[in-house]
Amino acid sequence: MSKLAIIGMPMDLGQTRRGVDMGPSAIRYAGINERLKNLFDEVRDNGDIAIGRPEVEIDPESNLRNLHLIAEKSELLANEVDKAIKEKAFPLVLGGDHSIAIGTLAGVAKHYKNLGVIWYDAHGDLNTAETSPTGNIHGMPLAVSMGLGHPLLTNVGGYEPKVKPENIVIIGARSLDEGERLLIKEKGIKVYTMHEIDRSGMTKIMEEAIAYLKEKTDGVHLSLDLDGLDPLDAPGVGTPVNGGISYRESHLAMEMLAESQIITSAEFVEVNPILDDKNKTATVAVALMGSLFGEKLL
Ligand code: B3U
Ligand code: MN
Ligand code: MN
Repeated sequence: MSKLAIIGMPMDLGQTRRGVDMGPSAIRYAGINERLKNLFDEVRDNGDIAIGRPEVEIDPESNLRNLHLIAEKSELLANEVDKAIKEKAFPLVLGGDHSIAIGTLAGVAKHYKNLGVIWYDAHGDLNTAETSPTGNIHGMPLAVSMGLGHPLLTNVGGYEPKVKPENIVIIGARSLDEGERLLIKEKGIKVYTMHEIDRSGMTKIMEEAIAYLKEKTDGVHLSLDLDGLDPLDAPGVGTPVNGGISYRESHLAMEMLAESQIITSAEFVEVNPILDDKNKTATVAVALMGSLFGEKLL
């Protein structure tokens, strides 16, 4: 009995460009239900987490944008994700900016001893308040999940850390801040930059990434930031970076993950329909979900 639980997280508080709160709607409009309904025995759309229209806040002490709001809303998401897993459903979370991963991982990680994470992104999202050039929390969720950052964030769900550095694989990186580079070296995080993808090809990268995680994890979360893809293929994102992963390479990556059967939860984030070209990016997201969940041409 395979069950999918779709959870919308329309939160745009982790950065400054409005519109990413409409990501879940755009992804639904792109036909997520129709695409996935035949790939599971049951697909349930649990609707959206209530975010409301809160006033933007800057924490004077830490300089973090919307710290308290993000911490509070992340608890709600963590609870929903936790509930889905307890009901034996595969949780699929729709963002929202990437700060939503703080809540997703808080809901997921307590179900595993050794959770693996694939972070498919142009960025490392490994900043802390001290290293962040922007104060935007969407540039921090991977650090937060390792237990690094403001305690209000690292402690979402009431425990920390959620993931160990050696259980993380970043794929598609091409924009890293100085503090993030240092952290990657210090913690020994596995990173496949665009250089490695160009040099070895996506097949080899995914074979390696899957083998690396398979032997030491008991579940793997896929956190897919649409800006990991090239802006030509996924233009509707807040911080596009040229020279990204192609649509085709991304399908291949998802198909290989489907084949490996290692993925136990997923989120697709940073779809911003306001910046998009006729809902292209949400449509790409849905197509990639099809491949991730085992859609076959023949
Ligand atoms: N590293 C920069 C930029 C950024 C991170 N994530 C996105 N943009 N999407 C920062 O603000 O931390
Ligand atoms: Mn990201
Ligand atoms: Mn990104």
